[in-house]
Amino acid sequence: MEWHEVFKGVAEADVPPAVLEEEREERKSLFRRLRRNLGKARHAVRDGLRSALYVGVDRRLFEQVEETLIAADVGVDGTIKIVDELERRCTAKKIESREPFLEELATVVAQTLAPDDPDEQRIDVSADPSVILVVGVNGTGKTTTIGKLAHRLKQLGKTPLVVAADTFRAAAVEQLAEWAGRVGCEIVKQDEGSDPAAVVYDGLAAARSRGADVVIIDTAGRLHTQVNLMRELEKVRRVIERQMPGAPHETLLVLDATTGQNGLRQAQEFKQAVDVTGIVLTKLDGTAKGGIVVAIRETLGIPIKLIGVGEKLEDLRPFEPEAFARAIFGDGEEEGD
Ligand SMILES: Nc1nc2c(ncn2[C@@H]2O[C@H](COP(=O)(O)OP(=O)(O)O)[C@@H](O)[C@H]2O)c(=O)[nH]1
Ligand SMILES: [Mg+2]
Repeated sequence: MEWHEVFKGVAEADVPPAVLEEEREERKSLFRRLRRNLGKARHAVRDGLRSALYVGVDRRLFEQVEETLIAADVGVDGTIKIVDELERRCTAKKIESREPFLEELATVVAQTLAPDDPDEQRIDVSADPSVILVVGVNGTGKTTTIGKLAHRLKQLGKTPLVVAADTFRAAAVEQLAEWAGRVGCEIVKQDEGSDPAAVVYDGLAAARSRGADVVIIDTAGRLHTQVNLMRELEKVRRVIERQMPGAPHETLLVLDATTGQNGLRQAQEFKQAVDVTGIVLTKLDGTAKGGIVVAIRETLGIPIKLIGVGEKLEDLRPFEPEAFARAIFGDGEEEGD
């Protein structure tokens, strides 16, 4: 999936030809890079299956798959579903060796991850201006993701504007300002401790007056209490709705893949407070537990729209179930991993 396809409201005709060309060029090495970025998760699966894989496709191998998936944070329900389907297919196709077995495993995982409607994984920026509210616990990668997202939108010919509504810490505003500077987009901010709802109000007004077409709002991930945080987010959401009917058009919840089941619990809370339309799963480059994507799909019913696979500007990717499953579970040469 190319970036202009990720966004609902970006027409291919509006994207500078040089950017399209670059995307196509990038695409050739993308899978390789994804596999390298997901190396930890991939190696964990390899190590988990190694001893059993070379013996043959038998009871022991399926048990090993089960253990490996559980260890990768796939979750019990997802694991049972995947292993059952895998056994069924292996029997039906009389699969007896390593390569086709891994192929089948990757296919089954990809199917488990596939959205019912591929459109639901896209990010809607078709309104003018569009509002993207970004929420999540501190340290999950909200501000970084906003920088990366603004960068992509700008490349595609959009005019993003970022709003520093995490007013709880001065450093948070500075960090967003740094990203805005790097990306070359406008930022709306106020002093530390200001009312986030007021900053958001300013941000939306500024977007209209300055002709920005995508407003991305950074929010606090920690307050004195969790209840306060959820109340604040609800308030921010109400301010947006009142000022701009139909907005926010997207509410992205940022989750840190390394936090496992804990991340899932957080997600439930945010889901209740604000109407989450998509998940950004970050730090997949730093974890052996890439299977969390399956657990998210099975338990939350919210599509993963983007994944973070590093700290650099270009380390944000559309979530492509097929490529993701193949990068972690698929066979293929190990060099460069
Ligand atoms: N390895 C890795 N680090 C990330 C990723 N996304 C964010 N980070 C890092 O996580 C830390 C917290 O990110 P930040 O954006 O400040 O989180 P926030 O508190 O939610 O705004 C920073 O050091 C980021 O560089 C990712 O996809 N991979
Ligand atoms: Mg932040």
